[in-house]
Amino acid sequence: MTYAHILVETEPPIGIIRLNRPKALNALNFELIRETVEALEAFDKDERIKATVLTGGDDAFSAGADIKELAEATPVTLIEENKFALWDRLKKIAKPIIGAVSGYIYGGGCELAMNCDIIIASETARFAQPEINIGIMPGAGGTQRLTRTIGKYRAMEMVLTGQPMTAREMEKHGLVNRIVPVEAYLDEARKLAMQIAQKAPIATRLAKEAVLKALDTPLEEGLAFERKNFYLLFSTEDMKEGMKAFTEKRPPNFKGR
Ligand code: DAK
Repeated sequence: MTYAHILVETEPPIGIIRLNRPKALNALNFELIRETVEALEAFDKDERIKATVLTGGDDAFSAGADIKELAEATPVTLIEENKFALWDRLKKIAKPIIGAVSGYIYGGGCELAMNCDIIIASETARFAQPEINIGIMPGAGGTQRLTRTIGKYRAMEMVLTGQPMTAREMEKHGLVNRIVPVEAYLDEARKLAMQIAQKAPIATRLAKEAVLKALDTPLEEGLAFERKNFYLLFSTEDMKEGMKAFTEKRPPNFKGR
């Protein structure tokens, strides 16, 4: 499969998707989002792939939605064409996504990064929700996921002023797992994806699903959901293999069954 705006590398057990519109700082036109969603869905279906790295360029993970494309939109075209529905498919990706981000992570770029499960940032990363500067507001999680992650007051400042935050600030506030030099952030994300790819695939999926559940359910409901996923894993061959390998003092050989 060839794409116009992204580069896709299949390196079992991991997949790598790179946003690739460098001249426009990886601005997210609808075609780029469609390709990214389709590539993620393809990796989700590919049994050889256990985790995906989503990255952009050193100068920009993404400067946000393509303003030139958005400038002509009206509420009627937005509703009728329903192109933003593509974003809804991002949250249905079952396998882990590791974001490897650098440079500008602005607007929809920041919202796309927040669809990743783990975020590795380069030292040069700058995060912003600058939509307010162009007379709009975040529309893909910038008021919701950001607030849940970094808290009301910091999110409010970012959303209302449009001012960027450094990688260091975002690490401190919990949106970034760790910061590494710009030469190393992609490798670091790759290593993490490889580490996750060694685990039992069904346990990985159900664990991701349960952690995400915590963001939008009350505690009791989340705990009940966790318990059910936990019980479910006792029906897998990988659970038997994992425990047997432990008692036999050898590495497990997980099959994803
Ligand atoms: N869209 C289109 N082109 C962009 C762009 C963008 N967001 N950002 C940069 N570019 C283009 C510039 O137009 C320029 O192209 P040429 O003029 O050379 O043809 C090229 O990239 C380089 O940009 P600059 O010359 O501006 O580079 P600088 O280093 O001087 O500045 C910058 C970098 C990131 C500070 C600046 O480019 C900037 O402020 N960009 C706009 C950032 C922004 O406002 N982003 C938010 C866009 S709104 C939703 C889903 C998503 C969204 C909403 C709803 N739903 C699911 C409902 C998302 C909305 C947004 O992201």
